[in-house]
Amino acid sequence: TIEALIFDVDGTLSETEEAHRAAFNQTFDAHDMGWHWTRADYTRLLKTTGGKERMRAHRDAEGLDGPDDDTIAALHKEKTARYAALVESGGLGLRPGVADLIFRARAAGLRVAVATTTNRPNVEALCRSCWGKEAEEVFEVIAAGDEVAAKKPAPDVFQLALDRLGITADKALAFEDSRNGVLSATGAGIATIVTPSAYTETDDFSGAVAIIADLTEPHWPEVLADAMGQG
Ligand code: XBP
Ligand code: MG
Repeated sequence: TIEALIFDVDGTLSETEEAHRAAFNQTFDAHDMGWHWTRADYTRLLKTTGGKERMRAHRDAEGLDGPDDDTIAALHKEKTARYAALVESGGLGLRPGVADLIFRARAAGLRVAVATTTNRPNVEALCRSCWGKEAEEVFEVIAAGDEVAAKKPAPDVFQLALDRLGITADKALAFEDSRNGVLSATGAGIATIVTPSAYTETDDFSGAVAIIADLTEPHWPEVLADAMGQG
């Protein structure tokens, strides 16, 4: 039986990537780097998970000499602060059905966790903005960002969430929006439900137990019951 739900953040809890992209571009502008990521650029760049990793991938793909990795780390800190400011200005909401699922799951005694590539401050900002609560009041366990050496599609961050929950993969159900996320969750052995997001609509979700537009679709209750092993 399922004891815990483990959620991805970006694209799954909320459509955050345009705010991430804006925070990157604001940072590039503030340092006159001459970098600007369009939606088309970002669609490609999102295949590299993690903000620092994404900036390094861009530098290398463009054949640029800099910025060096230390400078990228400093720029990324600034990007994180800019992202938090954007989120705190209140522009982002949760995706349909997310708040309801988490509320009902907790009421039913299920444990709720996060496994994300993004940094913990970003999860905290999102929870404050969308729930008006601290992240640890919403999620019992948060596995995030640089806590693991290998980001998604590697299974490490979902495995870390399982370890912190103290459960095995068969007791968990994952929620993801991207191919990299599905590879990570299923790589850790967790059954995964996908709600595709703006930037991942055309991804290949092979390996997922279900793909559903969002958690308010008419057949969502049956999808959930099936995944919970009650179908
Ligand atoms: C999300 C990401 C992140 C964010 C930026 O992937 O790839 O890199 O775009 O986050 P997922 P940071 O939803 O699969 O976790 O800049 O904080 O790294
Ligand atoms: Mg995601």
